[in-house]
Amino acid sequence: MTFQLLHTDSGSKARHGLITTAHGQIPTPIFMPVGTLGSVKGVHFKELREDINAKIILGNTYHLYLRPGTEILHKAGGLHQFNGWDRPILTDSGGYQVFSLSENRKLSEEGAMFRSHIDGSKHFFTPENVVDIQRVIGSDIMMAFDECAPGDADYQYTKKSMERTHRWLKRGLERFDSTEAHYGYEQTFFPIVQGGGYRDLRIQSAETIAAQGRQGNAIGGLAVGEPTEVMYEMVEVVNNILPTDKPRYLMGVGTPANLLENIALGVDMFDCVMPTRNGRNGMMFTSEGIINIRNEKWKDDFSPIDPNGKSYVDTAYSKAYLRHLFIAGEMLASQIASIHNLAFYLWLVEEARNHIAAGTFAAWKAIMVKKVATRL
Ligand code: PRF
Repeated sequence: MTFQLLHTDSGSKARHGLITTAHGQIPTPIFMPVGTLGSVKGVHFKELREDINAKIILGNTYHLYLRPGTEILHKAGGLHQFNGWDRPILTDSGGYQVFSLSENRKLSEEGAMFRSHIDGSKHFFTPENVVDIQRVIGSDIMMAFDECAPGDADYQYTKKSMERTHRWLKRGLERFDSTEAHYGYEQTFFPIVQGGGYRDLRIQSAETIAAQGRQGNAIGGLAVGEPTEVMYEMVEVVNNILPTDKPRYLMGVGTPANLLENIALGVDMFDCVMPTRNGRNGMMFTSEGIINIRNEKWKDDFSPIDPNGKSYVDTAYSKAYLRHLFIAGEMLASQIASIHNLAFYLWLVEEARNHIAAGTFAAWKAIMVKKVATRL
């Protein structure tokens, strides 16, 4: 994997670059649709490629390990062969999902014991075996096994958790460096900064992560219930330390306004379930603001979902019709909403790239942040 920095904004820390992987190129800043189980919920790959223009999608080690399991993934020849997505894939390590989804999890220095949220069966993740699983999945970018401390964790807990995450990182890197890719193409490994909402811990963690000299770095442990201002403050502190010539991935973030603010702070990659999950509940992110399409006020509004939207669903369907589909419980409602929201997120980061390249990012961002957060 390589990262080429193409433009740096003069009015902010925003950057525009190009990541090259074995499965193709990813212009940055980029948003990565979440495809937990190897499928982006309700969206075909044809739509992802042609209408949404997704350059990379996310998979989850935790989910793929439980279903279909490593035996099937190995037999298929990896996730790309299994699901037919031929562009890059990034996999999260499973750490975050073990803590948020599984029952009876038990953390130790060795790793995390957990029970499957599906059938209650018992499993054990370690920094080493999540590398092994991600080798079988064959993701282009794999993530370190970390603990994401809860947003309200106290200083002592967050410090101990961060220190263990650093020890886990060392073990994960040793396994990564001593094993080969299974399918003949290069895989890379991103370490993850933790440290909660505490400046000194964030500094310590960012220095530890930067010192590994990997091809990219991630920021975890944010957007977990802390005030938005704390998230921006921590990202700023961390980005002052992480190398400028490597991509920076802010995990699990966020709203359109969160993307713009963090791009201005020098973040290059994002993922979030929001456009798909909230979309399935009728929340539409548009160039003019946020719509709850189930609201009665849209019942006879025959204007397009998003007059400035680039995907075909934006102009093919009206607000009134989409509201009708939601109220009637039609599954097409969720599909249209997911396609629209993802296309909007990918449009937003493309516009950000264009404005960074043109030197107009800061002024554009100031206007856009207000627009995209407006409740219509
Ligand atoms: N760690 C991992 N995945 C994540 C997070 C994290 O801290 C977050 C936090 N926003 C989302 N996804 N491994």
